[in-house]
Amino acid sequence: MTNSVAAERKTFCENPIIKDIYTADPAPFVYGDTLYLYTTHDEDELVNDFYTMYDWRCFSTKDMVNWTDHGSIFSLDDIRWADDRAWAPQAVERNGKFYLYCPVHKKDGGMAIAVGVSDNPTGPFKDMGHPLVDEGDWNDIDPTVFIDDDGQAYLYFGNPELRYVLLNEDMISINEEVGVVKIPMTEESFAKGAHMTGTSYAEGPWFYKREGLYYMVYAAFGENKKVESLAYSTSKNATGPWVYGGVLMTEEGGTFTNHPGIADFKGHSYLFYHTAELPGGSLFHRSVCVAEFTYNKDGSITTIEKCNGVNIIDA
Ligand code: FUB
Repeated sequence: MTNSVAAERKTFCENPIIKDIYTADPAPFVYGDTLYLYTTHDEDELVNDFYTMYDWRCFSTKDMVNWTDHGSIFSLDDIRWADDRAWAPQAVERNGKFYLYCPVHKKDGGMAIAVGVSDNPTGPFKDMGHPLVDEGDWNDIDPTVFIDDDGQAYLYFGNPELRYVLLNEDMISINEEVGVVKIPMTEESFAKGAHMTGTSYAEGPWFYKREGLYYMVYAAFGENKKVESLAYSTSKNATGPWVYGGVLMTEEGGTFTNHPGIADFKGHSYLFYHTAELPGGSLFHRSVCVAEFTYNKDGSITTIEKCNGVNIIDA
């Protein structure tokens, strides 16, 4: 996973993608001819037998097989008001600046969403000094950001409820008049399920648009299920109503959580997710994987098989 390893020129990327540290919550971001993959980082040594996560990592590839490790690009040490839980991030670019949205635990308690800003996709990112979203509850985790064709940027997030804010053009403030909007957690939108709202929606939303249809992919608890699968819903509008689409990946990752990240790159569509497949893998020692998939003609997605890895593509 270093430049020297990349120089070996492999033609197949075997899962997990990153083998020398534990990583989770993959967030792919395509910029130019490169796919950047932001991840969280599960420390080897656990504190209080819980998620022990202090920084965010970045890796990049031009061919889906040969990866460069950019190391730690943002950490809790860079956010003076946060003290724990460097959780699932997502990055986006606007007007030449790069924004990394990150859930963290605040020093004065509760989860909130931080924003790091950089001139470069590989950082270093600089915290804007205060939370972007801070409702004072557990729900403020797992941000997913998308800029629509009309320039409006949306930041969805949440566990157990899916909520969103409208981002202003500066990407570091929200439309205060609209505030935090709660998506109705209905069975029509997210199917009957075993999470706290009675639907399958749990956390880890991933929001994007393809051929005029909006997609919300997320970690889900199906009925009577005790570990997360991945599911998706679609909408004709950025703000819903959402219509349940189906299961994207079943619960076979060997760990309690899963977390989707979707990207189209050089003519291929990829689902990034995490499992406990590395040696020593566990609930708190996860590893990021990838599977290629295709959309059906009507935009639906057939359940994606967990796979061994992906082939090289034209660089
Ligand atoms: O990795 C920490 C948390 O676990 C993430 O924020 C959730 O999506 C779940 O993967």
